[in-house]
Amino acid sequence: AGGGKALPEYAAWKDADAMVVHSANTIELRREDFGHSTITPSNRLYVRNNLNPPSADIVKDPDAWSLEVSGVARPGSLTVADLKRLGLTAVTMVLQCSGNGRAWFPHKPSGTQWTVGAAGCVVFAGVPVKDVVKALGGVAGGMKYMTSTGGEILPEGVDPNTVRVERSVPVEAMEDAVLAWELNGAALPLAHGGPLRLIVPGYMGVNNIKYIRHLAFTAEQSPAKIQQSSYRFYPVGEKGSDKYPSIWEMPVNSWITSPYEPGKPQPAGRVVLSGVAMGGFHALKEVEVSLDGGQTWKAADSFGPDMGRYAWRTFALAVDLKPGKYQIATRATNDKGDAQPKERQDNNRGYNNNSWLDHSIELEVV
Ligand code: MSS
Repeated sequence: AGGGKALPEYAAWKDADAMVVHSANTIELRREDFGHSTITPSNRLYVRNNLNPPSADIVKDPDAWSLEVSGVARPGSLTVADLKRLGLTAVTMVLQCSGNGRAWFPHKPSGTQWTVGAAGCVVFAGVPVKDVVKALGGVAGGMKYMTSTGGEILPEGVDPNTVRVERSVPVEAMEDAVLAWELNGAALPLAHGGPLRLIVPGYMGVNNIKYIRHLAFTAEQSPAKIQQSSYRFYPVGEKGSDKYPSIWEMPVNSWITSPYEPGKPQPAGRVVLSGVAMGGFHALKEVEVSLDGGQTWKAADSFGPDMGRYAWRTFALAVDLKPGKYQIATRATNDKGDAQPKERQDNNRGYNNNSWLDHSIELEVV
């Protein structure tokens, strides 16, 4: 394990042996290091920053961080200390980058070549957005989106809309959204958006704004490039724009995490195949495993705690394998009836890959 680039300073506390450092702002978890106990430890959670993170000074006194809230009856500023007096909740959820699985798109989309490791299942704690909105008199009339802005210091001399990390999601998403200051039982680290982060369970990673400075209920979507033309699902060779769907709801997905030792054959006999499966925006219903590249499927058993609609579940299937070569695939289905497709859905930037074929692994048994 290990190898590749060194961890950047703000993420130096990560488990170096378990991570692949693509760049200082893109770090993924190795497929063989997901573990089997549902929760991804914070030091193994992937990192993706569109801009360099702010100075670590901002997490020294988290309670002092202030958030501006607008588009409500009584707009105003609240510190994290104020938010802590309004309510408390915790949610277990999959945090996953929109580009997870991009490495398998044959047209080589620009962006980080993530395989499966730009995802984790973690617990965030904080105040429900609903409670904050209620304390401020409710959402103002005519507001269709919840728009949040990251706290990065923007480079000078450029149009802020070209760089600002600001995303809008449908206003209904506020029902389950949380302003979080805690991750897996400890203060939210800078790398994951401390002192305060917006969490939108069931939505793709980019919508979970780190070091949030401004939460706005708006009539229109953000004018920022990251909203208007980036993170859109559009055909290969086209240009992104607001006429294409925004990357919002997370699709159903699953993958094997063990055994995963490429190049190392497994001894014949009993093998326990295991992995993670998520329903995405909807709860997970079932997961099936195929040993023959998708010709036949067997139901796998979920094990470990069921941490709710937005969490993933670990699953396993014990099989007896004779010597030979196997193509092990997994296919999850959610409550809405969406099942992973065989093929990825082509799109210019390589988003939302949930193809069971791409996520399958080769297993050699001797
Ligand atoms: N936020 C901010 N502020 N900034 C940035 O850059 N990024 C995104 C989110 N948020 C950002 C934010 C993305 S894009 C993602 S994935 C996420 O975040 C990640 O997280 P972590 O914690 O893991 O790092 Mo793709 O869809």
